[in-house]
Amino acid sequence: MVLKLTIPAIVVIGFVGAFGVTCHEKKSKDSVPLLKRWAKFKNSKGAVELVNLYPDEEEEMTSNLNMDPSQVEFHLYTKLGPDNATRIYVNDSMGLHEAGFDPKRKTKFLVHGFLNNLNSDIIQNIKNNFLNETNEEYNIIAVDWSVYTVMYVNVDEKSETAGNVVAEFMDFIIGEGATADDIHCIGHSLGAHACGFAGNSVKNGKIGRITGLDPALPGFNTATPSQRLDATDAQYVDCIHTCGGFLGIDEPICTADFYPNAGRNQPGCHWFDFGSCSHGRSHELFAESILNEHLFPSFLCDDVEFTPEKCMFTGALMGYPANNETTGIFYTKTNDGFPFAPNLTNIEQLNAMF
Ligand SMILES: [Ca+2]
Repeated sequence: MVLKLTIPAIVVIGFVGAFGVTCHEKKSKDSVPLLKRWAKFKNSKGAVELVNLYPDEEEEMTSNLNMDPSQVEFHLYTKLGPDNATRIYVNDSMGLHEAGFDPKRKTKFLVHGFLNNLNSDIIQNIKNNFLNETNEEYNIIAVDWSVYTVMYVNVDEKSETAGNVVAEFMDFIIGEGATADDIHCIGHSLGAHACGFAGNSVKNGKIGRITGLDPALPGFNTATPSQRLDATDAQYVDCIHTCGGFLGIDEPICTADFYPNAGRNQPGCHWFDFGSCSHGRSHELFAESILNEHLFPSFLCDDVEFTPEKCMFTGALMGYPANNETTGIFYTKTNDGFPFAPNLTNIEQLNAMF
């Protein structure tokens, strides 16, 4: 694969390469090289934090004391109040219906990742596009589990605990008349795994769809399918990998695995932001895919090497339009800024993207 590298990127990748790092290698926690143990993230106030992704055992022991499942919050948005959420509570039927929940509508659960909360772009942009840019009416349930996501410690257990709380809420709305088929959980990073745990734990049927937006790698390096998001957690599981091998899982783990620009460094993102730009690109692409005429045609490939001769266009689209006939490994080409969707008018332009 040919990558366009800036000179500083070559220096850094060369330095990383000296430690024997390749993105495809599945590493145990102990063998993650030094430079891949830290990342920069924007917190919910927009400030940048440098974060240790692989804390030691003592930190993990201490953090265990701070887990309280009742602190996972649920907030409902509908077309009637697209800007204002109403907090809703499990098993409070009256509150649910007074907030405007309609069991006949499709329901989207939106689950943020590390250092994010209800007001983060992942929740707000996807919610706004569903409610303001489509003709369909949805129940949008934003899951705020920011209490759990302030330290990158015990993230696997926290994702599972949050996922179980989300599953309980899904069973609650199914009991209120919603159907499991119409439930779609969309999660970014750690939130992708929380959706996986939720789907796996729902008692009243199997939910229709999970979309994993760059499912987190740190903390899940050696996880088995039951310990992370996988293709069995919903009827259909589609994933968008944008920082594979560093902040996101590189391997295909879903029913459909989309790899924009081969799934690692994204165009328009710089090496010095420690992956957070590429990691966040997954939710920007998904949000855009909800918009009319913003299509992401994708090539079905035999493997994740993405050689053109092993890939072909079968009509697949990445993001919201993906459906359960779209299965396998896909290569997608995007622009380096909004609109990320390529503006194509014919198949020759599409083939020229490779
Ligand atoms: Ca799973």
